[in-house]
Amino acid sequence: MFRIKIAILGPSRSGKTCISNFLANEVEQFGGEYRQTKGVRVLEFESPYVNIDGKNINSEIEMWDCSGGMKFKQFWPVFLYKADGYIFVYDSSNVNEVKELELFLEYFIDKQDIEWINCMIFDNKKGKTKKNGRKLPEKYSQIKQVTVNAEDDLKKMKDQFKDFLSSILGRMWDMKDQDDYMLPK
Ligand SMILES: Nc1nc2c(ncn2[C@@H]2O[C@H](COP(=O)(O)OP(=O)(O)OP(=O)(O)O)[C@@H](O)[C@H]2O)c(=O)[nH]1
Ligand SMILES: [Mg+2]
Repeated sequence: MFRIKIAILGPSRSGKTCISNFLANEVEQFGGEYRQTKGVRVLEFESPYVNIDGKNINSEIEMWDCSGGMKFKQFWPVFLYKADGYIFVYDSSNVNEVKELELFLEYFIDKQDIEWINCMIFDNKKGKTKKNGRKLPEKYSQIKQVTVNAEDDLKKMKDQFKDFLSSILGRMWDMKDQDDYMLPK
């Protein structure tokens, strides 16, 4: 079985904890009052099966629901450490969230050796508005970006997450002889 660390990153109040709880099957419905994540919460769960090379593969996921508060910036190297995938969450109709997301992307993508293929972005339009507050710089256009409203698009988020896992697992499968990726027996 593979072991995967996924970091959920992005501005405070963008919806990371709501989305993490749902993807980790901690909740079936959306909701709850806002409580700031202090530092990080790690959710552990088994992934859905994905089909790779005709085989059904599953994995154990550590989902790191990271705080978006800038006072926790000192922890960013810990969020980054040995992560296999990065999911960024922001609301493109909120200019402040776009500016903050750019700080995350600058740190996690520009300054590190992270491949854009291991990243995806949920544009969580909380206000149900279709307008764009500010566009992300062109250099990030290779990262897959999916527009959702976390409250309504539960199935879409799970499907997109499964696709994202498949692509990460597919690359791990190709390197499976490297024991680091496997859980100890
Ligand atoms: N209406 C609506 N509210 C949302 C949506 N996504 C998140 N929220 C609300 O926005 C608030 C913040 O959500 P969280 O998931 O706690 O935000 P976070 O990104 O984890 O924030 P930090 O822990 O501070 O980094 C909560 O009150 C959520 O209920 C959405 O799609 N629609
Ligand atoms: Mg949170």
